[in-house]
Amino acid sequence: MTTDEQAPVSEAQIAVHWREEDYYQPPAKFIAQANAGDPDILKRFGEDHFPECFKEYADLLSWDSYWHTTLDTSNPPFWKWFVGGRLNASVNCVDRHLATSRNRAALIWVPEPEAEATQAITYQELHARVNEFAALLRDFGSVATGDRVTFHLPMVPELPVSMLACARLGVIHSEVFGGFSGAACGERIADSQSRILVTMDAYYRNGDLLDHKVKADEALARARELGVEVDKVLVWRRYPGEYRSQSPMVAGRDFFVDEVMADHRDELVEPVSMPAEAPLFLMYTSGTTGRPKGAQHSTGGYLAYVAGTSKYYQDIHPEDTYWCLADIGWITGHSYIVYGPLALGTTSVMYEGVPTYPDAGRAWRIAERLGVNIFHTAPTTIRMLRKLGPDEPAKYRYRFKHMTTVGEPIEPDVWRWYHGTVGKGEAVIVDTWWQTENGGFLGSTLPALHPMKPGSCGPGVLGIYPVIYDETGAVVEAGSGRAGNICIRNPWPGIFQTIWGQPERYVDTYYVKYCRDKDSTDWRDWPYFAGDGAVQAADGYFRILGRVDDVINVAGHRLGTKELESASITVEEIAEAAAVPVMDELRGRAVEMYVSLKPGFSASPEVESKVARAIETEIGKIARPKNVWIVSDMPKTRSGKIMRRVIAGISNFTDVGDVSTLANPEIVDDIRQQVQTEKMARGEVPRELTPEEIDEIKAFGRAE
Ligand code: 6R9
Repeated sequence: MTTDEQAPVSEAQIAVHWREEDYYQPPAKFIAQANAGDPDILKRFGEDHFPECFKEYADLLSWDSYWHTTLDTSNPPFWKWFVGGRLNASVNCVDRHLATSRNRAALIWVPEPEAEATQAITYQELHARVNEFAALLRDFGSVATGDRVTFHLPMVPELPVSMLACARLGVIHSEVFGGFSGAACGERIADSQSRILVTMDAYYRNGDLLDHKVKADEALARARELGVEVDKVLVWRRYPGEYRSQSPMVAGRDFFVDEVMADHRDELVEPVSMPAEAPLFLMYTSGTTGRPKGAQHSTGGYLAYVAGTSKYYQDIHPEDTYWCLADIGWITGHSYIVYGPLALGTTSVMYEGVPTYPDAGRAWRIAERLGVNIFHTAPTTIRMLRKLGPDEPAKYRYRFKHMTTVGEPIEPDVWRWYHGTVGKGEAVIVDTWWQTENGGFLGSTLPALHPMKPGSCGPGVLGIYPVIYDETGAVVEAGSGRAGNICIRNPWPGIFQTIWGQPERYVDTYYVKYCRDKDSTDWRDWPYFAGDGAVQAADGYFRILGRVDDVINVAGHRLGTKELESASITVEEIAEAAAVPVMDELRGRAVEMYVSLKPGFSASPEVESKVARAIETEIGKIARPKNVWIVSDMPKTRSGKIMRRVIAGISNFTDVGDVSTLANPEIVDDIRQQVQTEKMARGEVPRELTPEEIDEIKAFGRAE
């Protein structure tokens, strides 16, 4: 044995211990009707059929002209799919369904106030609305193919209408989650250099009609600071004809869509036939530096991938009533509320508000009333529904054949409630692991062909060949009980094309780490680094452990520590700030901020709330910290870097690890004393953490 082999295991190799969960089999009734019921599909998507296997997904679409090259790898890792092919995404999601299903509901929109009528929008009606708005964008907004348009829209049908109108023109849309602040929206406007902002006056959330247009003014001010001037703000109205915002309309800049639309009523717009590799949209996500990353998604590859995965993994048939509770402001909503389901010609339900408003039965009333049979949500929502109404589902007559969980790891216990109580024991569950950058699912069971295992997403999906590497690039074998970095060995059609305007960052963040040969044009040399830790069981199922970088996943949303920290130091008293995750029963992870003050200022509750407010203003309510701790100094390395893992350990009552390399080790006990005493007084002592959670805290910030 060499000395190497005798060396004790490193921290990264720490064995991951957890109870192996029992399998759950899909019900026979589900299998009998499933889109993917024949195991032959697994062979068709085997590695020996790559990349041609993806023709099967692309053939779900209607092409204006067929492609000549399925996968072009000549400029890695900038992969090109279906090269030579041309198509239009709005035609695929709307026009082509008119012949057979013009009177089927494409969207059913449920407003949050229960007394307001639900709206069913048929494919015929959607076609009319998309065309009218496309005409308005083109003629009044003066946008042309390739331009970017930013939306800051809530969960209203005007959002998919706006997306599809852009797609019709070959205009690249960039939707910013409605709950994000005006400032966050402004940064994304500037980054994408959009000249048009599409927004809404107001929308309902948790019983309140929120003033939303006010954020447009903040967004434009921020974009201007960053050097980008917006020409027009197009304001949809929650109640056409009535303005529900306090913010004044700016003459010559702000326009009510319902008024301008009078000039475009019933206009038809010839769809622009786009190359498969033309960008369809940008979706911004957080990274480890402040600048947001605009993940650029393609038209042909993306649409083929979301159509294929919607068909086989969501088991969507045109006759289904499918409800995904995500917000369209996130990638899940783009792929699995709008593009995937509509490409398949099904009925996609959209809900404006909070699933527990006005009470914990609301979601189940909607499901019962609309006859929803496929349900899609995130662990954070499942936890909330369970907490507020553990017995509610049994009171309603809905029946789900299929349910999805996405966004963060789901605890087996929560999974079992979802299965037994929400699914009434008769629905299959798919736990779909993927990311904004990926377009669609990467890891999941095929619902009719694989048994489910609570807490594990399952194997790689069709045509995706994942692998776990350790830090040295060696493969971590399935069943070894060791964790490592999950990577995808091959390109796939849904993968993003680049980070908008930052191609080097795209290569550096996702490909450099495990690239075997930078000069190679063989895709086998370019594994995709997902940035998640994972373990693979002997059966091939992956269990995702969470991010390996310093991004905090709050209620399924990725928040960059740098963004949180930059927001905090906009407060005049703040000298330094560090963001760490803290385990949270409902949201999975919550944010805690540690800040130190500039000389001459003293700690006060006002300063704490200023920091919380700054984060709300810069990023949005979703990022609001659970606590803001004002400390005399931060634990730092000798080179002056804040050691986030140390304060993360304090916040979570776990071992802070080795502090001997710190420049100021004595500060650790002071901070621990201050923070943990106060937490105990507030009753915020966390439950005992699992070994994986402890590893996650230990690893936090190791990207530094
Ligand atoms: C689709 C989406 C991506 C990050 C990802 C991972 C976590 C997503 C998961 C999951 C465990 C699942 N994640 N799905 N972790 N099991 N089923 O959520 O995209 O917002 O970009 O977040 O979310 O850590 O890296 P995005």
